[in-house]
Amino acid sequence: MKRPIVLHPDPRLKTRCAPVDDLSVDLRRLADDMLETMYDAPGIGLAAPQVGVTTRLIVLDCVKPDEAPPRPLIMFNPQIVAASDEKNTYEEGCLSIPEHFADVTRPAEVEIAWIDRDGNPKSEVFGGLWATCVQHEIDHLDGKLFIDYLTPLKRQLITRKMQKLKRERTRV
Ligand code: GNR
Ligand code: NI
Repeated sequence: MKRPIVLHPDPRLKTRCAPVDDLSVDLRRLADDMLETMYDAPGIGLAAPQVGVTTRLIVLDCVKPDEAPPRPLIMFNPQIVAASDEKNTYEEGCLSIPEHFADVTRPAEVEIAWIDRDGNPKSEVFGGLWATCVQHEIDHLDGKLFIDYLTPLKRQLITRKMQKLKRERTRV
């Protein structure tokens, strides 16, 4: 089932999310709902706080539609184990900050450890868009948004526009 996406500014997007200790049926359902919500948006990643749940869970699939079979990944308690010195700059967006985009520089390669949907520990090295996306999602779990990498002025401009968008959306 699709879930509504929380829009910036919102205290749930600024919260440090709590680790998962037991994989319940509810948590697995949440992960499946997040993938459905992400594909529907469409987006390449989604973090639990974006659907209002402040738990350390992210989902992602950075395969371009029609280029290869989809690769939905569900990660509980994802952690950056190692990061390359080499950096990469991508124009980032966020489903919680629609219609705003900006360049963000991050490590080009990261090794991530996580717990999968069945409760098994996994680890893998990601590069390219996958590396950017997984770091963007883990930031969400620490209450951090891509606009936090911008100058205060740019961030304030985007936040004010989002406040206006939210006001307009609640008035109808
Ligand atoms: O759909 C998304 N696209 C994207 C593009 C560049 C860098 C990061 C992302 S993640 C974003 C979905 C989202 O908001 N995830 O939290
Ligand atoms: Ni995001």
